[in-house]
Amino acid sequence: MNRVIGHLDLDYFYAQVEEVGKPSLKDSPVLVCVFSGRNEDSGVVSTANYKAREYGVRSGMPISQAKKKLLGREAIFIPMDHHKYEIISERIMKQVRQDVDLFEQTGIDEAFFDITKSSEHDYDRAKSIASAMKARIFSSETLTCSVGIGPNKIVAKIASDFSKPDGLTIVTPTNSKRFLASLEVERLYGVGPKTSEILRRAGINTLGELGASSPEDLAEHFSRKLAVYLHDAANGENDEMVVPNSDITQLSRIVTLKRDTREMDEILRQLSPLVQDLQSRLISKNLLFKSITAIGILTDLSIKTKNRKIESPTNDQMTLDVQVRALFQELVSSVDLDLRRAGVRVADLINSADQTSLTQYLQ
Ligand code: DGT
Ligand code: CA
Ligand code: CA
Repeated sequence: MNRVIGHLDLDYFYAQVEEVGKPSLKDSPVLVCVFSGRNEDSGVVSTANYKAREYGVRSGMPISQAKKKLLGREAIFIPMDHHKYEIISERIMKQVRQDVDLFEQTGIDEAFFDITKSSEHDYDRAKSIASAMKARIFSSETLTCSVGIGPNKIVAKIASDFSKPDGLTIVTPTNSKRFLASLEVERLYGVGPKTSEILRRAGINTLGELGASSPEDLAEHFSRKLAVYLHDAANGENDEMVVPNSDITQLSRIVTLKRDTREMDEILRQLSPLVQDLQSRLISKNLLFKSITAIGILTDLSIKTKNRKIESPTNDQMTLDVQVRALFQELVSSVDLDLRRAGVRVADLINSADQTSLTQYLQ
């Protein structure tokens, strides 16, 4: 069945938000930076507006290097304000979610959507829907974005990146193969430095060449699964679904202990089934957590919590157990009273679909 899939990506997001807050910045190179605080210039560029990119400034570049590139220019360096970008991102995503059939946010500034039904499979209609989406985002937030429309996620994502900023690229099913053919292999999702090097050594430089090579030949270098994925995707074929994000933002479980206690083993033993249940909920909902909290309700009914951020999102049982133990250790040693109830909350949940689906080919 022919689908109509879109990918939306906000242009130079953090820097554009700063421009909106202060329009006089627009004509200058603007760099949003993560200052590490060691000295004035230590840290990295998170993102830069297109003016700054003209001078070779890129995300992830050390601030000192960016300063060299911009020597003599009136460049503006702004500390990153993640909270501000998150609020704006949430408003935009909430709106877009309402305007499409299926919606899957995959980052602070990007999302996939499915408009097969609402466009009635018609790419002209899809174009109008996407234009209206862009116009709405611009009128409510004065932010530009780039949108790509195609028959699947792979084509849609490459299309949104194709003409930036403020782009709208429509690739019909019949045009997909031709659209991809001249592009470099690195443009394909999943072709990182390692894969790209193998491909290039085999004389495969463009997606056209990748699509023309047989899965059997590719399987000499890659797993069968990856070989088939690369071959099909380069030909504009991929059947990954848009997996709607859950609206759940946190999950928690709490138990009244059999007796008031502050003994770690006792608390952990009674928590164990709850933690397992929490983990199976995460798995079944396709969610990963980035933050975890131990909750203790003491005998005087006061509530005590200890919280931690996890470096990379997970739903791994072992991590969960380790964190629960460490947090309760902290909690128990910070109070004098026994615990009456004990609970665990995971929050900052993200959808693991993007990581488990597309990357399943890459293992
Ligand atoms: P674009 O989409 O090419 O117009 O530009 P951006 O800045 O929107 O780039 P994108 O979509 O890759 O990333 C979205 C945001 O994520 C970006 O505004 C800042 C942040 N970001 C991206 N790369 C890095 C990085 O290497 N380091 C840090 N700290 N933040 C980054
Ligand atoms: Ca972006
Ligand atoms: Ca992005």
